[in-house]
Amino acid sequence: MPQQIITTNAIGAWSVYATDLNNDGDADVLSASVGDNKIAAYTNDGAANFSDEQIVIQALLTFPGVVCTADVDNDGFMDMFLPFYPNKLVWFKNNGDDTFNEPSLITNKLAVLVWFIPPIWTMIAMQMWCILIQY
Ligand SMILES: [Ca+2]
Ligand SMILES: [Ca+2]
Repeated sequence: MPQQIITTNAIGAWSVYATDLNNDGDADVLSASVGDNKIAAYTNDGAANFSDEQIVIQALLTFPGVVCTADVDNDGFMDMFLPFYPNKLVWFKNNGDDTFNEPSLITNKLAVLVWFIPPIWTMIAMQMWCILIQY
């Protein structure tokens, strides 16, 4: 199967995450790109055609290297987790209609990670944490 380009606008896409954001049974895609400090969503129409990027957040980010999801408020829609470099972990409520709420702070105590280990290892640690919260 030839490759299908979802977007060419995620500059420096560091993390890509597939999950069903709108509960239509088709896997959608989230991208975290460090070149343009952006989190974007792309919804899948079920025939592997993806929407144009829907920017979840951009202006406030620095080096968004990890994105992942879990249903934080148990409403049936996968919410999004994101570490805010250098020290915050936030989540965005998924409204289920291709929009997300403003970020809600989970903790601002991540600085200990960043001060003692390089950013790349912080991102790897966050990625592992993202995997762990799925289970
Ligand atoms: Ca979907
Ligand atoms: Ca939810």
